[in-house]
Amino acid sequence: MPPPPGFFHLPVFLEQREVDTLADIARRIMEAAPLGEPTMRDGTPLKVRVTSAGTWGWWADKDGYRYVDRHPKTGQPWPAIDPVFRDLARRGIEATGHEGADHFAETIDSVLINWYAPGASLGWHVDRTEEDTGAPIVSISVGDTALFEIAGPDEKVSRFVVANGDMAIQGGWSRSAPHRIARVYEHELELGRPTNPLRKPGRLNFTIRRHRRPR
Ligand code: MD3
Ligand code: FE
Repeated sequence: MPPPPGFFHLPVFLEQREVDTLADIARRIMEAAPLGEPTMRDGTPLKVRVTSAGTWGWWADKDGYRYVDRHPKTGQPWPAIDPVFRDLARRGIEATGHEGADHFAETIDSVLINWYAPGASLGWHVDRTEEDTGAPIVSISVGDTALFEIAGPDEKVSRFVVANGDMAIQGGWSRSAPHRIARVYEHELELGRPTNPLRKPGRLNFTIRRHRRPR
């Protein structure tokens, strides 16, 4: 299946040293803003663990899915967005040939970090917590390989093997498309983890976002 309109998979977009830098940045963010367990309104936990950098961080508990300006457990503001995320966002949007790469990079206000331990997954969903659902989402995968699925206008599902250093852009029509992480593979564990820059099995995903519409 071809991907839905506005979705771009950019395999091996990052060099390994950039991936290593992102893994270091993620460790620093997680020290200041520890990973939390998001839940549905009824208290059912999701399988991913999340934290954020930026003015806004995505959170989910009995009060629902929302963006908050502080880490709910520490009460502290989220760590600042490292400039490397603005650079990667700009390069990603530019690579898709879209206008507005500089503007998007300047106005991102949230970087959501998802941690998938081996066996974790993320069910079908649409990202609609953002105020500005017109802004694209730029995502980067680090560590173990995963299977990403996204539905098209015809409801047919496209599948992508998402590997360490890959980028994806979810813009245009695809911004509102249902998608999921069906599974995280553990092959690299058995193969000696040649590329996984993390110190343990699992996968990190960064989604670079704009929650607030610029005024
Ligand atoms: C396709 N996260 O946080 S990002 C979300 O991987 C969310 O953690 C998923 O959906 C995640 O709302 C999906 C999309 C993504 C990321 C990297 C890719 C798709 C990709 C790399 C290659 C191909
Ligand atoms: Fe999503």
